[in-house]
Amino acid sequence: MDTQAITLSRFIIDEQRKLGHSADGEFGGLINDIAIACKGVAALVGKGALAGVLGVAGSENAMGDAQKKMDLIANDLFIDALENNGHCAGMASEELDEILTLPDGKIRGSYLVSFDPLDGSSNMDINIDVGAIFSIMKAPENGTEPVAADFARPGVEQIAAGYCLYGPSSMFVLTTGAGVNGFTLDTSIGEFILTHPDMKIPKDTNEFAINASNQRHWEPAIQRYIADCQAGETGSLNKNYNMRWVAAMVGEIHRILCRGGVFLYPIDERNREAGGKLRLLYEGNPMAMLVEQAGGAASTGYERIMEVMPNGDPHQRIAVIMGSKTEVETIIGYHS
Ligand code: FDP
Repeated sequence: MDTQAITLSRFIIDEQRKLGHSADGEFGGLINDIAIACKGVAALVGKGALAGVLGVAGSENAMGDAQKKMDLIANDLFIDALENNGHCAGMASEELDEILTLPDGKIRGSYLVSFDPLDGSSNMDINIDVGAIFSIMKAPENGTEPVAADFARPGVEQIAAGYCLYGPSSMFVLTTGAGVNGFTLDTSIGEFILTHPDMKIPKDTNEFAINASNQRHWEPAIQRYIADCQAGETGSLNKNYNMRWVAAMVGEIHRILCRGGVFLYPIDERNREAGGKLRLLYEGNPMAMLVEQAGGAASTGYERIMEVMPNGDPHQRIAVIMGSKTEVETIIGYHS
């Protein structure tokens, strides 16, 4: 074992000192709670069929998505880690209809956590990347029980955000508002180790990710942009593009943090009324914070995602265009 390795816990202690988050270690404790939940999920996802965690649960979440067994297990692991350690005051989860406050007798902490406990869960049964996404805000200062309105604050108020990617290796990627750092799970010692310090997204790219099967439903701006990408050197963008689609937002954003690119889940005719497909609180905002902190940009095509004022529904949907800054600006140009 490398005794000089920077573990996630050690990193957070240093970070707390630098950023002046709670000096009593509560913020570090909260990140540790989330990391513990992620390690639990990583262990089960890694065993797959051997752990009996594949397949559907036979239930639906608040948005009507069929829940996988692993959606519910991951959700329980997050709730268990967050409600028992006195760092969290309330939660919003993709798998819960309403926000969750702490049961009587539990110590209420200073933070609100919104999470998607198993993003890209349709990949679960085919042994392709899945992940978890989380967003952290301060809880109401007066120590009262949080209500849904306390979560309905724009992404610029997040104090930290991150994801855990369960891929060939598991990676915990975190921003506390001072850059983005990636930690790889060393399963032999059960610790996340800093392996990707200060991740930066290249400004320019020629790689895009979009579910092209939705093409006929897109707005004209996206139709034109993708047509120009496909036209390559012969089109107005004047360069050849490559396309990728992991079908798990965590996988797409991780690729973009590693080598650049843009990820689009735009509004389309079928989801216009709902506002898009992906969720603002626990997908759009945390990923936007990570992407911006790594030098990229995140927009709906019309406005900065982190400035969107939530409507109070924890499952509010949003259009997402994020990644390499110059390319996102180009796509915004197609909208104006
Ligand atoms: P999933 O529904 O499998 O959880 O969170 C929504 C999401 O996955 C994203 O992670 C992913 O990018 C997208 O939806 C996949 O959408 P498609 O089904 O259109 O491929």
